[in-house]
Amino acid sequence: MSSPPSSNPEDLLPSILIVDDMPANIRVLADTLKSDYRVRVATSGTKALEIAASEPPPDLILLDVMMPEMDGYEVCRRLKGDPRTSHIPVIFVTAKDEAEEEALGLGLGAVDYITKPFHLPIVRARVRTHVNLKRKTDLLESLALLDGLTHIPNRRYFDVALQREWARAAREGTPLAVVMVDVDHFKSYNDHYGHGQGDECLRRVANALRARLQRPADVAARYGGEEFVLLLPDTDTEGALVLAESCRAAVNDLRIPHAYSDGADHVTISLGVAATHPPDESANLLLARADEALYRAKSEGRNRVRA
Ligand code: GH3
Ligand code: MG
Ligand code: MG
Ligand code: MG
Repeated sequence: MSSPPSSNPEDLLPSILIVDDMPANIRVLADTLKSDYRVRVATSGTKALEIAASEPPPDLILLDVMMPEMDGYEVCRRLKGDPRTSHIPVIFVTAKDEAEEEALGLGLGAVDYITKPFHLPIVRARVRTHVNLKRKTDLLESLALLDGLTHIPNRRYFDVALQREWARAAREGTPLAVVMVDVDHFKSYNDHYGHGQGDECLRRVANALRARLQRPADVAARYGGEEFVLLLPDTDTEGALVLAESCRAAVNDLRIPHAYSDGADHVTISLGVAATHPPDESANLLLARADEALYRAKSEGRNRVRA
């Protein structure tokens, strides 16, 4: 998902990449934008593509058309063709003022087209509009991938992350593990304590799981209802069993009272572990095996981990 928040106030400014083969043109634009944006510059298409694909990517690109080696149209075509950069809005800033050229630029996916000589207040206004739109789109996209109740990633995020990590593991020859997690006797918890407290319980379980994750690439997601799932890249069965057991213990140690459980007098979870070496079997089979292991953890008494 997005990178962790930074403590440097400069980093909170939206960032803009200005691309032009003429340093004098870059200077004019940079001078007018630098008080409101973090400005990066490139004097060639190749350099622009490199900066656009780096982390964190710019929020907007101002792109000259006429440049030696690679022109702005080609730069735009490549930006839009690369999933790492296709979401970055591009505004052409160019002396090419024919309608056909503007149509070509917009047809390549640019959000706007400004002709030189430009008026700086208009450049500033258009940049502000598109940066604001980009920020709102980013926010909506991140909300669409978060579970509204627990604020951890949702199943949609998990599904995408699983495909991505599956491909990476196959490429790099590393193992991949998933852990299915289900709250024990949660129906009776809801029935006796009410839905509001049930929701609060799910939030606390989600936080406990998230806090146990060890690596940046690990994911804890809400899979649905009172089920969660962990995605553990570069982890084999042994490693996943250790993490799953620490999750079980963490929730057990919350001691959330559950007087109506058939088991403990507090809330517990059961966990099913499965690991594989992609591309052996399939992601769906891996999930199915984790589900079967979870079923065994349930039938053998709950509050336990099975693989
Ligand atoms: P087991 O130990 O076998 O898992 O039993 P269980 O009672 O947990 O299993 P069951 O699947 O029968 O019950 C799941 C319950 O989870 C039923 C449903 O009301 C509750 N639930 C699902 N989603 C939510 C939610 O978003 N909030 C609340 N409060 N409860 C939820
Ligand atoms: Mg030029
Ligand atoms: Mg369930
Ligand atoms: Mg349950």
